[in-house]
Amino acid sequence: MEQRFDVGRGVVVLERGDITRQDTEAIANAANSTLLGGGGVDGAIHRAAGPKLLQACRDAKRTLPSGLLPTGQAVLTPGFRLRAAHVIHCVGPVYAREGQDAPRLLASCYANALRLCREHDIRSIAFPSISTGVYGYPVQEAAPIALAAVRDALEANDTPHLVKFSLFDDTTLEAYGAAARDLFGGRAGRGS
Ligand code: AR6
Repeated sequence: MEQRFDVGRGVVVLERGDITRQDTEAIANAANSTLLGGGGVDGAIHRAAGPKLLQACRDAKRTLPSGLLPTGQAVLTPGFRLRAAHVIHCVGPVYAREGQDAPRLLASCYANALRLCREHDIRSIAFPSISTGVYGYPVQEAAPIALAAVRDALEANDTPHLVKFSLFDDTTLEAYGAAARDLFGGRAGRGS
């Protein structure tokens, strides 16, 4: 069952699921600075998109100073075999490494991904819970940061209209649900 919230000029949906199956126009990836793939959701997205995604990431790397995507930044590639036409690769902060910069860098991932949506007229995007797997960001801390960054973008802009969080496990879904009720208050509604 999904949870829907009217936020700013758009809608935020939280649901348990596999992001590689989403039919939003874009999906976000929790990548690393090398853009060469990895485990977790990054590995799943590369497997589902097929080998052309790695080639597109290599092409994107060539446009970056030193060939690395800095923490908090995002780049767009096609989605190839995915249902989503685009993948927006974000590099979340490694919690133990970034210290007091971690919240700002995590918010920056979401803000930059949503900026790319605006620049490419992408009306819907699904995010995973960036940084809360291998990168060790406690999900109770990450969820309100992610949702506040999305709220700020939806309050300021019409595009995208739909922001989904495709969350892989119950603990993560519960953390985002609690943070959303807290941040979005009485605007909560239940979907199908
Ligand atoms: N759909 C949705 N969420 C998923 C999926 C999926 N198919 N698979 C895993 N998750 P992580 P990070 C959840 O570790 O912490 C990679 O090696 C997972 O349960 O994928 O940002 C990259 O290359 C967790 O809730 O990303 C980087 O090196 C969330 O996605 C590094 O991991 C994020 O977990 C990035 O670490």
